[in-house]
Amino acid sequence: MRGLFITLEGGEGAGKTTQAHRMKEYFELQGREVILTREPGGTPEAEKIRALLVQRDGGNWTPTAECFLFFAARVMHVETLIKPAVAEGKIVISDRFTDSTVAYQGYGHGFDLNVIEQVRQIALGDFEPDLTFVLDLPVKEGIKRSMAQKAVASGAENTEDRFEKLDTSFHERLRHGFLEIAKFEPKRVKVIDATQGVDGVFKKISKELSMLLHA
Ligand code: T5A
Repeated sequence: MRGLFITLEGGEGAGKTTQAHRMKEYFELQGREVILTREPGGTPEAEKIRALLVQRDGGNWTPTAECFLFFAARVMHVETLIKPAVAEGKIVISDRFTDSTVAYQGYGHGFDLNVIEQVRQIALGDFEPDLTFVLDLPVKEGIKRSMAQKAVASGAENTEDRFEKLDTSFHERLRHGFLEIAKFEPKRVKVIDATQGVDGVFKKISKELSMLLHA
């Protein structure tokens, strides 16, 4: 059986992690081996870079340096984890990938989309996910979910908030960015209405997964 690389994208609190676990269960019920991973991160080296990028004391990077750091972590992730697992017939599900750099650094922060594309080409060549889900949610709903989750977890201090503390208009640009990406690549990128409950969202995702498996 051929391996697959599937990514989940979207703004804060869109439900990516929740749906990644549902997808894992779905594939495992079909006897497939699944690896759940995330970006930035996913390998020991990339997790070190994650700390530099998402923690509030991780450093004050220029946009270009930040872009290179995301892709440095991504190259390690792709070369040492994703490609080998897919080659062994496994299903790799990543919570975020390159589309997050395009949406956050590009559409969100205004970093040149052409430069991101050039760095992507050098780092990854033609490697891309087989399928990507953009979980789409009104900004206020996503922030509400995210804040509720953090309130529950407030016992343990959460320092991973560098990108989450940004204002509402930033989050609106992100949402627009993800929808634009889907518009440019409709075959790879499926927009899922994430306003429904967990089961409702997964029903839509599983329909796409079934089509991918039987393609
Ligand atoms: N970043 C990342 C960049 O800037 N550039 C890049 O290139 C990359 C890769 C880390 C940060 O790094 C930035 C983006 C981020 O700011 P992250 O670790 O993925 O990214 O952090 P978040 O996106 O903030 O992850 P969250 O955990 O907040 O969001 P999820 O995973 O989308 O949501 P999830 O599943 O944890 O759910 C959030 C809450 O909502 C509930 C859950 O139970 C949970 O409490 N929930 C629902 N409630 C109602 N209905 C549903 N359908 C629900 N689904 C989940």
